[in-house]
Amino acid sequence: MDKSIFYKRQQKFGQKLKQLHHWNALFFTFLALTGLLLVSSDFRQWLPQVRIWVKDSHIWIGFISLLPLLFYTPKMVKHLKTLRKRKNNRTNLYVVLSILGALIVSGILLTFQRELNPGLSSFALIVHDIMTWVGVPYLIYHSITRSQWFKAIEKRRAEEKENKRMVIEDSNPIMNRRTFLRRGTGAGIVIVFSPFIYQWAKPYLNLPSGPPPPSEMPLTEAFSPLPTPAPKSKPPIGGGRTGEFRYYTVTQMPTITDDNFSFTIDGLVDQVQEWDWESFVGINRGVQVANFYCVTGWSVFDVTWEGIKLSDLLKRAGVKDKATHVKFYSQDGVYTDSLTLDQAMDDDVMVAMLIDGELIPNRNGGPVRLIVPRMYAYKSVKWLNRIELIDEEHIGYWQQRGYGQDAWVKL
Ligand SMILES: Nc1nc2c(c(=O)[nH]1)N[C@H]1C(S)=C(S)[C@@H](COP(=O)(O)O)O[C@H]1N2
Ligand SMILES: [Mo]
Repeated sequence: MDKSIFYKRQQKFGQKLKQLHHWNALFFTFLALTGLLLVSSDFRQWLPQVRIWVKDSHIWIGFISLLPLLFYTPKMVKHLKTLRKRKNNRTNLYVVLSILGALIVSGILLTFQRELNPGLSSFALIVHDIMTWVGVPYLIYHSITRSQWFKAIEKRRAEEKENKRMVIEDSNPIMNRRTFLRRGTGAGIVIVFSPFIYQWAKPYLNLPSGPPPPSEMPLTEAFSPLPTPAPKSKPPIGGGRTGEFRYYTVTQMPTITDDNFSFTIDGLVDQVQEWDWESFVGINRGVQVANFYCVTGWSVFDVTWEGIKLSDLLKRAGVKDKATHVKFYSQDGVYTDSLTLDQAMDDDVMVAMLIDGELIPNRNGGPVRLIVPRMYAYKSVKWLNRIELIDEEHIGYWQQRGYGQDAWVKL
């Protein structure tokens, strides 16, 4: 073949790859930013209105980002050939493709997680998380070390070194400057990311539990002062939950105290009910073991909940004939949700006070939260303090913002 034609083709091939690379980088950056927003609890707290919008665009761009990869696939063999002699570039390519592959597969599973087994979607979520915590720092490292700016510094360093070498022999035989610069950059990125990664990984690592940390955050760890009298747990049935809660709130975690604790049932009832802590703790409780499913993909299995059956509470108040729905209010002042009266009478719908034999921690929704085990947990209102019987539908907090009207978990 004519040599000039050959080089022209090579050049064109290179340009195409470069284009695909740019698209891929653009999409990945967008996905990384929206993804990090989605896991950030500050974002959940401050901008819940746009959360679903961000989530949907994350999913859509995720699918669109398959395009450059699809266009790339037929070119891959040839690309690998051109990298025959560049081992580093080839390794980079393999690493990047594996990360993207794992993100894509787990991302697709998560998109359709409502149709899947909750164990599988929990696993997909963990893979998606881990690959994000590997992929995002890697992306940053990659874009820094490939930037013109970085290359210019490398070149300048190399030149300085050349100049010196003419005077004395290289004084640092172990690592050349180039490696030093790169490792420094890598270490810097790892240092910046490690607190976030640690924060994420903490619940999954079974860290040896030393003395409990001094409660710097009384609002998230404890009720101040509440539970005396504390409800005495029945011998737990089941127990030994598996999986980790992710603690959610759309406000600051509310502080619940003796002074502001009250529990009310009102609306279309025969007799409005109101309890303070002491009388509420006195109500007869039951125990059940149930799974806990979040619609974002994580689950906690075999949680032992102890509390009062919602139907018992409703019977005490006496539900008027006109009532069709039950509305739940959180003490955070913002979060609400509802069930139809039929759903509310189900045996496993519980106003819970203990988890695995202990008081429900504040950040977990205690001292009192709702549990609707067979529906996604956005129905399970935390810091529950009021139940109102109403005669119309009420659209709950997350449903107003895009979560499914049908909250049943398909099992
Ligand atoms: N008051 C209130 N209740 C709430 C929420 C919330 O943000 N505020 N989040 C819901 C969602 S989406 C889930 S998955 C569970 C999370 O419970 P956890 O924070 O105890 O893990 O609580 C539900 N109940
Ligand atoms: Mo959730």
